[in-house]
Amino acid sequence: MLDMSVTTPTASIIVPTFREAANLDTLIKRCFQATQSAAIEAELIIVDDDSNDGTEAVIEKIVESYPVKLVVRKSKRGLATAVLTGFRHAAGEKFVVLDADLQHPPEMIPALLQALDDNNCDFALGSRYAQGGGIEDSWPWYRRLTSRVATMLANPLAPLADPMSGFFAITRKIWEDAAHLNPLGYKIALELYVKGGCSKPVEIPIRFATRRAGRSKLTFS
Ligand SMILES: Nc1nc2c(ncn2[C@@H]2O[C@H](COP(=O)(O)OP(=O)(O)OP(=O)(O)O)[C@@H](O)[C@H]2O)c(=O)[nH]1
Ligand SMILES: [Mg+2]
Repeated sequence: MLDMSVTTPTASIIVPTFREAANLDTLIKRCFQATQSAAIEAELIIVDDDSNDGTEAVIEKIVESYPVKLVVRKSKRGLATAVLTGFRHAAGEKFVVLDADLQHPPEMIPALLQALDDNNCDFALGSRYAQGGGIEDSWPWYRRLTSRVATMLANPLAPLADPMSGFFAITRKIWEDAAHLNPLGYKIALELYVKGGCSKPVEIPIRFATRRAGRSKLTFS
């Protein structure tokens, strides 16, 4: 594990990765530009499932400039468990999770963290389907359709416009309350929301981009 710790990060940014080396430099810079301009002391934790694509080399270089930790899991795979591993390595009191492929705008990280303070809220969601949010035109129609169907199926579980979003912020306490979490699926935000007993969600509209580099790992199941 590579480590260049800040003194006391208030926020830990968790990024699960599988074969995202080509996105990491831009992602990390944009994340820290966002937090630094909002005067947020943050650390960033990459949880990589042994991608073997140059991820370690990219991080080795960038730790000279930013407080980034790389956790490489050699014998485990899966997005949801990777996020939970990231929480275990986190030092902050607030956690933000986002994808590595730049579909989630890192510039919205401060707004998600701010929401946790402002509204005494326990779950801040980057939402494509909240008023003012949206999806870049080039996102394929079949992905829009599966996203809409999945959103409808999740509806009874949580009163959220975009429960399948992977861009969210929670307090450390919510993770602790969901400690018995044994993630079943791909959508960890929804599981944390339900099992962490969240009661004060806030949805922040985001513009969802198309993947920058590399390939999607989403399978039909
Ligand atoms: N550690 C880890 N990360 C993963 C795994 N599967 C996906 N990820 C990461 O989770 C994030 C979301 O995965 P994507 O493949 O972009 O899935 P998606 O955004 O739902 O699909 P697209 O819209 O097609 O990009 C990315 O940062 C991936 O690298 C996994 O098995 N392990
Ligand atoms: Mg993606």
